[in-house]
Amino acid sequence: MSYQDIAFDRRQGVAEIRINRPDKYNAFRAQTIEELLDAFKQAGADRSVGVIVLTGTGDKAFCTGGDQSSHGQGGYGGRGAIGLPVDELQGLIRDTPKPVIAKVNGYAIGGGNVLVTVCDLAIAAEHAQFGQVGPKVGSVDPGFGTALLARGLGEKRAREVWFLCRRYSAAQALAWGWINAVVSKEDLDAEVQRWCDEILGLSPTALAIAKRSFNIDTEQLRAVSSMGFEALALFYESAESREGVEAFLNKRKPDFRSHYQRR
Ligand code: 2NE
Repeated sequence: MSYQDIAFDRRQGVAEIRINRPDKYNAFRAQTIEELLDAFKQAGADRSVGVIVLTGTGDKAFCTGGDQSSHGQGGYGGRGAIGLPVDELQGLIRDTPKPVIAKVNGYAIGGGNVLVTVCDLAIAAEHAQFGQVGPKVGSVDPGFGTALLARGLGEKRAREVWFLCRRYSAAQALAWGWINAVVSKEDLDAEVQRWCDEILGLSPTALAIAKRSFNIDTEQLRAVSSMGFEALALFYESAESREGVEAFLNKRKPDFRSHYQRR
């Protein structure tokens, strides 16, 4: 598969997969997810690869989730319940029998933060910012995006993240156990390489068993996720969800007041 939206590089045991859409703050469209799935499958199967790094191009954004400019009526126009098989990608990152490190070079927002959440480890530059925006833009990422985040941050903090849609600094994310380390922008590549080098010195089979063992405890969230994405597909057809998307695209505050009565 030739890549348009990502870059994929393998050297000395490390596969780096980079979302390459800096003009969209590395937001993903359907094509991006298909390419990420292909690259993760290849990196997972490659016996010369011991660790996988996921990052974004530039220093503005790691990933800002679904590309709102490709979000039409009912979804994103590709495969799967919402036309964006992002639940498949989240599952694949977990299934890959190698540690996956998120190298967070800027905003990790919405579905971008969910990718950080499903990665095994996360190392961020000081200027990185984290957050969920679903309820602001008429979306939600059920399963791993909500419940797995709560496993890391605790229930009250994860609910705050989703219910207020604030942005959090890298220092705050570190203090909350959201990520593993924070370094200066200049040191990010070298620090991630150091972590990769340490991992590459360890038994790959032991790491694979450890990763699968960690996953077992939250595996039921995969089913929550696939059911949730079916519900999300229906929600995307509603006026309430469209209000969120249109408000973002038109750079205005959403007005959800007419939808309170349903609840
Ligand atoms: C990332 C953030 C916080 C940046 O804010 P700010 O104020 O620094 O910049 P601005 O002006 O909002 O964004 C800069 C440029 O990047 C584009 C913007 O439209 C803007 O473009 P220009 O006006 O310069 O042309 N941009 C940023 N994020 C984008 C995106 N996701 N899609 C398309 N264009 C994007 C702020 O921009 C922000 O909050 N972005 C996130 C927007 C968002 O709604 N993300 C999707 C959430 S839903 C999701 O990811 C999802 C899910 O929940 C479930 C399943 C699948 C996906």
